Amino acid sequence: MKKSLWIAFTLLLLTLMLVGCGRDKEPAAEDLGEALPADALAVASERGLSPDDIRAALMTYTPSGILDEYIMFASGGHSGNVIAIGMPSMRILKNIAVFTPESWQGYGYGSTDSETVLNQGNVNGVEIRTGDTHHPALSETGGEYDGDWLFINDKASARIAVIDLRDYETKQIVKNPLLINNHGSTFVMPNTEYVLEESQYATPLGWEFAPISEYKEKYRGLMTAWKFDRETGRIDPELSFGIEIPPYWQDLCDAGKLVSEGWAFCNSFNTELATGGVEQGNPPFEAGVSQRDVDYLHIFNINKAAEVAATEGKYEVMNGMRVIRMATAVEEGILYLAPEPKSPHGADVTPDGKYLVVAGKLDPHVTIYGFDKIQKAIAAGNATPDEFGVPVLPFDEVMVAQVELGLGPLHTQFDGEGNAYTSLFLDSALTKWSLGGDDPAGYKLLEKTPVQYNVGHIAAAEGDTVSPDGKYLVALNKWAVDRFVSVGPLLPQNLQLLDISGDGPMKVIYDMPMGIGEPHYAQIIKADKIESWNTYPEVGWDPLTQSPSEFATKAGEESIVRDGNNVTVNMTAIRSHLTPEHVPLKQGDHVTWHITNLETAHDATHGFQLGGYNISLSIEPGETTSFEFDAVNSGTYTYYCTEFCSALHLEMMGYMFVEP
Ligand code: RUQ
Ligand code: CUA
Repeated sequence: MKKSLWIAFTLLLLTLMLVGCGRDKEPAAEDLGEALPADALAVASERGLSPDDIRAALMTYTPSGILDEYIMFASGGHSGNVIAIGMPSMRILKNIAVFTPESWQGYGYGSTDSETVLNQGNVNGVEIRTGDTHHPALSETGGEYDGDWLFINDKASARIAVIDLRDYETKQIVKNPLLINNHGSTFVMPNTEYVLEESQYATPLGWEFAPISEYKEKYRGLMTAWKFDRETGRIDPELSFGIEIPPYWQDLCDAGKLVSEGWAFCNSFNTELATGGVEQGNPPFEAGVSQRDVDYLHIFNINKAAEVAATEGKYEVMNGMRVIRMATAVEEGILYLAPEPKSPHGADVTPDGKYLVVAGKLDPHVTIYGFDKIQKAIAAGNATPDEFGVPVLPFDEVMVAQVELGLGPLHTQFDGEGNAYTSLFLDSALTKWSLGGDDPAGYKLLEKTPVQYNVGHIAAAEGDTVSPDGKYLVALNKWAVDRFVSVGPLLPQNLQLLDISGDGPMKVIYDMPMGIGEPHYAQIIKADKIESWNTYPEVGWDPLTQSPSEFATKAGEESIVRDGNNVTVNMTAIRSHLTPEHVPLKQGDHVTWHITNLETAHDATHGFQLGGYNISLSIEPGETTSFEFDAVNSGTYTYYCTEFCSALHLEMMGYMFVEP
């Protein structure tokens, strides 16, 4: 394009875009035309920006003070955390500590509330301080995100965490008493009655020792339905239950919605029952688990299972958990299988709840199953049992359509216009295709857009609810390669934001390096659905119980109380003062230390670190937090506020004397 022509086009585009850009006070088009600085074009041409780049910038650039429309909660993978990201700016808002200690939030560095939560996730007395978070699930009401709670799994040690979105803090970790790893989790039922967790790599239930030669007899999978109590904001293990399933490697799940509410669907691989051992001359896992052309979709009637799990005599209690054994699950019509093409990965229910999309991974197709067809096939009784006695429904009775998309289809999301979007890992591309209802001819590949590179999950705005928003789609790419300035051999992931509005082609409009974790799945919620607190509701608040703390200290009532070797410190923090300023101890004392942040002002957080004793706290306005330690080493120690809270922040310190 000639330079003058290019400038004219860009000017026109800039004007149009700015006019279309939603701001409170919208300048009139003529104002913008005039206000548009002449140097804007110079900047664009100097930086070599194309009209598409300028359009992308205008869609994502978020001026200071303007809030994002959406919040994306992305799992952090083996960083063990969850990351909250504003959209469309793609600015990181918070790294939420979940399974892994995090110093800035004072999580896992002495504070009693965080140690209590982290210790709930210990395994047989072993302190677990890492995690592998995969699939966040926002709580739902009627199949819509309600903005109250967020759940996340730890694949490595089979644990589930509950995050309260009023303060974005982890409140509970539950350890699955029968599994040592999971993957098909977390997924919630449309009213969050249950949070689902399914195993991945089969082990004996309770992960007890059994030689691999006994794989078929002793190794099993488990679907776990964790009962969530909205009143307490906690999972209630007493009311939760498991369903024993074959030792296939179950992968990803989705809960039914609307017509399919009460059901859940999970796919699997390794229906070959490969047990590895390449060192003994067996086929390596990656070959052994990929021999068959089909694996099995698992179909669960969760509502029926809840009934059975509440009926004395129909379940067994294993390690304290009620378990419906496989034979009972078959007998009661709780578990069915259906063939699915070669080592699939994603399983995603359409917004109307009528269809289920399974992506092939080693097959270029997505396969669409009809819930209605599944019900009819169950009623028709033409199933044949697999080698564990679980009925396998005939493929042609349950399948609605197959669409060839390309290489390595993984995960599917939806917009509100009857379209589906599927990631292609091997092709490094996203596809858009149409949903056809009961008409196989209605399923058509519409377009394909390259992404950089090796896309895993994708997330669309409210894209797995009963009413997806369309508009934005994020590709959570595994490889970044050449997208960013080099930061050494460990690269960030590349999260790419795509504009999927209108009928035009999908366009990448932002690249966001994620240098603090490897997001797998993410969910994107309208930001105004979350009513988070600016400060805690009362001064002296215990965030773990979300109620007033018995250890709250009022201004003027600070104290140091000695009872033999037990010393209790009742401290307050307010700009720019920690009271008391001197804490005298004797070597060998057991110290319990409470600090109340007396502030009621938005953002007036105080931090606290005690040198030499590994203590780090973050005390939000109104919060009371506690820690305990043994003063094993004598000396003169300093503690101080770690948040630059005021002009006299550096003065916000004190001495702790430990007399030998
Ligand atoms: S999984 S992409 Cu848990 Cu698909 Cu990672
Ligand atoms: Cu409080 Cu710095």
